[in-house]
Amino acid sequence: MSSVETLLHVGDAARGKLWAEQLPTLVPDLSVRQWPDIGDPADIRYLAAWTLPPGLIDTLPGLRFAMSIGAGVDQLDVATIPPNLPLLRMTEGTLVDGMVEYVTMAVLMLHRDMPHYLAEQRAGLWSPRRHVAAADRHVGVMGMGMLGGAVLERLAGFGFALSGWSRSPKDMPGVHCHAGMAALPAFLAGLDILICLLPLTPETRGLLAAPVFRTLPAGAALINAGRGGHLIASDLLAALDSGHLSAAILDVTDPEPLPADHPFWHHRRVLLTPHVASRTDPASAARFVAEAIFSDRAGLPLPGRVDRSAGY
Ligand code: NDP
Ligand code: OXD
Repeated sequence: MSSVETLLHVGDAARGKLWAEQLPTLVPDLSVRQWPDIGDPADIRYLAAWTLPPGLIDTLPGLRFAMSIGAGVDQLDVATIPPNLPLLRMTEGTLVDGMVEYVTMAVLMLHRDMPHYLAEQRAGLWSPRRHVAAADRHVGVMGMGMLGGAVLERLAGFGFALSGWSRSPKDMPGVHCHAGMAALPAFLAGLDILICLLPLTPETRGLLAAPVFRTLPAGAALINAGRGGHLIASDLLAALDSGHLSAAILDVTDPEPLPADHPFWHHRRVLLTPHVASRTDPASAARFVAEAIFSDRAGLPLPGRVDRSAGY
């Protein structure tokens, strides 16, 4: 029996169908299968998934790489992926555009006091607040990678005072750059709006907690579009209820969705969106997958390769 190089897609059936139509037109001699219909496991060379069914990867002896369907990889339970198997993440441009849009919207909502005005409207109140110029609003981004970097570039156009925080030192015009855990307090100290665009790793899990909130100035607000696991929900609720933090816009939660009785649902200082800040567009994602397969076949560096030692 002849073997056919196969990509196994685990996830949304509509995307799987589109990829099954498009990818063989982009990549010669490629077949696409939708999990759980994997055919002969020995034919699977490429695996693309949002989350992995437990044990699946160990049944695929010919795998050349595994790929996250998103920019983040934590949801794949990275520890279960063999350390020598290349792990890729989606770095196609529509993901970046979506995140820039979402964070810009959220920053402008906070900058223009929308959580306050929404609550006032519901209470039948008309109470204009003092206008603050963008230059007097200090916005900080945790994570200056593909997404955080693009967000900072776009926010610069509004004239905000900008800071960024990353693991390794950065130099970005117009942005006050901070690096490493020791620099975290200095990064946080003057911020009006804190944005989390970090990957979820052992170092960043639970980072958005009381010590961070205490270090932010009174009245600061939070945007979390990274992962729900970055946030200690009870610490955020305490900071909001005490009035120390003014508002939070959360696109990600832990778990997703939140249980029906979770206080975030109805908290007047919290705006929730259901993990929609940025979505991989199936058609451009197919082109990214094709590029990765071409690179693999040609022995070239693979796009979106995750540094397994760093975890992102
Ligand atoms: P990148 O890997 O490109 O960038 C990650 C950034 O975080 C880098 O600047 C990195 O520092 C920094 N970082 C990592 N660990 C630490 C640490 N311990 N301390 C300080 N800085 C740290 O990731 P992306 O920008 O592509 O994506 C970020 C995350 O956004 C994803 O992992 C995912 O969780 C989330 N996401 C959410 C979406 C949504 O819809 N809500 C959609 C897409 C992604 P350095 O530059 O030094 O390496
Ligand atoms: C991602 C996401 O990681 O959508 O791409 O959260």
